[in-house]
Amino acid sequence: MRQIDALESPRFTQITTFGRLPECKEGEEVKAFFLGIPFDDATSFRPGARFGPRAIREASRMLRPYNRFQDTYPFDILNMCDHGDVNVVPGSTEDTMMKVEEWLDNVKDYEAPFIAGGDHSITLPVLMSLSKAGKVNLIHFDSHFDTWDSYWGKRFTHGTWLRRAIEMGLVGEVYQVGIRSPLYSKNDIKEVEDLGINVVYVEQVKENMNDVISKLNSIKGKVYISLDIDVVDPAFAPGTGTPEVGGLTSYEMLKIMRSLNVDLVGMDVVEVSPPYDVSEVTSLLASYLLYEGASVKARETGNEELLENETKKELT
Ligand SMILES: [Mn+2]
Repeated sequence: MRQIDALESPRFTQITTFGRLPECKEGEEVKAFFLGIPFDDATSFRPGARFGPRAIREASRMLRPYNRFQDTYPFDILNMCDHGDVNVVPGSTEDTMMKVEEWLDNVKDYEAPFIAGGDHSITLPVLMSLSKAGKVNLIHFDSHFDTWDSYWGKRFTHGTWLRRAIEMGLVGEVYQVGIRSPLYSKNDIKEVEDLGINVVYVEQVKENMNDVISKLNSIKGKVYISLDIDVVDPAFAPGTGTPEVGGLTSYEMLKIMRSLNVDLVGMDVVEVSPPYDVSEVTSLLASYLLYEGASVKARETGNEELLENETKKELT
């Protein structure tokens, strides 16, 4: 049991960490960890995502050790812990990017970070660090392309990070899923095609989800998932900065995550803005999505041994 046991210690007690996991200790060998990047100065509309990590930690108190959908024990198998937050620099996107990249560069003994943002600008420095071990393929869930060149003359914002990542050669194949926002012009679509991105629009997900899942599972090599919570319909995830109606249900989003069979090297859930949330539903969903991501990683890490031991324990 990696978590504080809710059967001994009620869910509303104890110090808040992701999934009620232990804080990471130096020298401990873990295969995955939770990390908060509470930065929201690169958002183009409603702020508040700086409070995302703490809200997601609070909501994650509901997570339990066994994930029936994926038949795995993600926290135990990955020996997962909570690494706290990166010391971001409010008011400076560039300084924060440096801090994030440096932070991840300095962690030696991890396989996969599971990150809570923050606005979407935080994904760029994460990719800058991860890609030092080779390009990663990207699955990007979002209602927006995030491929614009600049906002107000600024090149590093939550709407430009993907264009920068492609220009910097950090990513291999890129799949965008759930796209539906109104655009600045029809030319935006051409620009995305020119960048070589595989776009899966929201109607394709709604009409043929299985097809979308097999497309994603056909990706060869390492995969990083960046999930903007605004891919989910604001009816299910209202707590976000740039909401777009007509999106995925929480069940559809969870189902895609549960169906993935990829070599996952990390994941983020960004743009959760608790001041716009209702009854913690958005942060609750965000915590479950990270849990499903960790479960994908756990499945691929191999859980036979652990499941065997578990069965033996039950028998004795
Ligand atoms: Mn978005």
